[in-house]
Amino acid sequence: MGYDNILVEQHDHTVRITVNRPQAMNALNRTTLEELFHACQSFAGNKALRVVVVTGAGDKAFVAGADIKGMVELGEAEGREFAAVGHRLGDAIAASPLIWIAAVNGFALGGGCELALACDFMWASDKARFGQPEVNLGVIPGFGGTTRLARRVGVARAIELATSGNLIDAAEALRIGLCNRVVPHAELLAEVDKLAATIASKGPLAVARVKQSVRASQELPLSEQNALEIRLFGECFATADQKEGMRAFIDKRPAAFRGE
Ligand code: CO8
Repeated sequence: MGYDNILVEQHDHTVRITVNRPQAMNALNRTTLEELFHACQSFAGNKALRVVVVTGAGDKAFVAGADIKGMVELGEAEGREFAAVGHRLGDAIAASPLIWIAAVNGFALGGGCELALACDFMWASDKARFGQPEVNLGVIPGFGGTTRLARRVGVARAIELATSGNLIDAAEALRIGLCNRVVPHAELLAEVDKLAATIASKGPLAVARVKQSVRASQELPLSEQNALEIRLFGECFATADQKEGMRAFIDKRPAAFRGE
C-alpha cells in the first residue's frame, strides 16, 4: 500500500515512520491514523524488523494533535468513532512485538503527545514541547491523554496538564518521566537510531517478551503479572536464542541471535 501522509523507511532492523504533513504541523487526520495502523499491521511478517521509530516531518513539530479542521463538524457518534480509530492504533502498538520509540522532534500536542505515549517510550529533542491542550477546543484528550498520561506521570500531573492546557518543555517532560531522555535537536534521530541498533542486537524473542510482560504489568493484578513473567521466562528456554546467548557468554564471544 502506498501512503499519502506517512513515510516508511527500513534500514537494517529499524523502520522509521515519519508523519508527513508538515503544512499542518503533522496533525493526525483519519487517513494518517489509518495509515499508521496499516503500517503497524504490515510489519507482522517482517522477520528482520526489531524497532520502529516514529517521528514528525520538518523542523517544528512531532505531531501538533489531531486535525482540528477535520474534527470541527463531527457529531457525537463520529467523535467517538474518531477516538476509537486512535485507540485501535494504540492497541496495535501495544500488541506489536517490536519496540516502538517516539523521537519527539518538536511540538507533541494533544493527539501528538498521545501518539508518543502510545509508543513504548519516547526520547525528545531539546526543542520539543508537550501538552494536552484539548480543553482550549472544548474537548478532552481522546487517545490516551487521560489514561496513558496518568499512568506515565501520575494522576495529579495528568489532570493539571489536561485541564490547564499548559505546554511543558523537554526538560520538564524529562523531570516528570514523560520522556526518557533529551538530546540536542540536531542529534535526535542519530541518537535514537543508535539506541534502536542496540536493542536490535539483543535476542529479539526475549526483547518482545520483555515488552509483553512490562505492558501486561499495567493491566493485571500483581499475582497474575508474576505468573505471566514465570511463563514467559520459561518460554525463553524453548528458544535457540537462549542457547546461543548463554553459550556465547560462556565462550566469550558475541551472540548471534536469529530470533528462533
Ligand atoms: N490540526 C490542524 N491544523 C493544524 C494543527 C492541528 N492540530 N496544528 C497546526 N495546524 C496548522 C495551522 O492551522 C496552520 O495552518 P495554516 O497555515 O493553513 O493556517 C499550520 O498548521 C501552522 O500552524 P501555526 O500557524 O498555528 O503555527 P505556529 O508555529 O504559530 O503554532 C502550534 C504552532 C503551537 C503547534 C499551533 O499550531 C497550535 O496550537 N496547534 C494546535 C494544537 C492543538 O490544539 N492540538 C490539539 C488538537 S485536538 C486533539 O489532538 C484531540 C486528540 C484526540 C484525538 C482522538 C483520535 C486520534
